[in-house]
Amino acid sequence: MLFEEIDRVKQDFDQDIKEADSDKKLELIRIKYLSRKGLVTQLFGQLKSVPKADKPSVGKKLNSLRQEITAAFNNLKLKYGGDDKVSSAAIDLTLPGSKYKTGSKHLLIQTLDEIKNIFKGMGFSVYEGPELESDFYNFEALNFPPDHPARDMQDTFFVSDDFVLRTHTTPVQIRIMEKLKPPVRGIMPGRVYRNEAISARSFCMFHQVDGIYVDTDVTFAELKGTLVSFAKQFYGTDLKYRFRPSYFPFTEPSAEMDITCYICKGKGCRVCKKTGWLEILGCGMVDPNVFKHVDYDSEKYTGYAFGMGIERIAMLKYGIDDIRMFFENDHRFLKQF
Ligand code: 2NL
Repeated sequence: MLFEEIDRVKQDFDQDIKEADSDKKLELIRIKYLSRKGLVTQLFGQLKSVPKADKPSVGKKLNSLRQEITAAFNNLKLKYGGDDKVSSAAIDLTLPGSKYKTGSKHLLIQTLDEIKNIFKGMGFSVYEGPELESDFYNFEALNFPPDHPARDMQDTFFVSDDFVLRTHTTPVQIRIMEKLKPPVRGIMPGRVYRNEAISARSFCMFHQVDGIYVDTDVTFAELKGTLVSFAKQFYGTDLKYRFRPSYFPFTEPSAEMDITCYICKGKGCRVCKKTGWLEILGCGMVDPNVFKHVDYDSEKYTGYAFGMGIERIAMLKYGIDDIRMFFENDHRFLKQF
């Protein structure tokens, strides 16, 4: 009997305390439960009539009831005690303040900002374009043959027969050239999507920066000069580099740029697969077929273009070996940068 009554008093108290949001209400609760005629005191009074054998267990339960109620009451008293205002006892002005955790820019955005600033310093403007692209902008205008493997469902996310999630930021360059007459000098950063198996090296979404410069008499030497200047500003002036011939449907000739491995400084290690070199970007002279699609006179104008993966550029600079780190939002990773 008394057992149940103790539980009931506890339940009532729990309900009352939920509604206690001022010093006045707290005082009523104190009178109701903890004063000389309060419910807890009354329960202790009934202990006399409990059979001897049950006294220890009932006594124990009563004691813990009183402790719980007193503790909960004292807690709230600290908060509301004293004329419905926060009491001075609740605030210890001598304690050091608690620090707010401030956010910071994601490593990817920091890297992108740095890339943008370097190219802005060399006279490039920054442009953006849509992530949903038509087949024309993503492939056809860029001289992809109809049977190119990138046009396959396996590599590209098709949204409909004619629309894809862009697989590179290069289509933005087509849009810009359609709008502007040469000279055109710009970079285009943004998200791109690939239908690939997710691993430490590839993710279904990542970021690219594409760049282009079109004018009369733009040469491959200027392409090299610009990209070497970029790499030295980004990775440091003591870096060594090389250009290797490559292939892209939209440039001819095409090349890839390597820099000396940051881990082994060119001696050969696991990261550079014992070659001493790391590939950082692809580039080349814009194919005249691309100029046709945007109505530029390929007899009059030449241009260079390049593209790089931002995650890859950052991974090489900071020694990150898993691209998924960028997208997991693990604070332990993010706060290091
Ligand atoms: C890579 C390679 C490249 C381009 C992007 C480009 C744009 C136009 C015409 C020709 Cl409009 N080219 N962009 C050129 C060569 C390479 O990207 O590895 N990207 C991550």
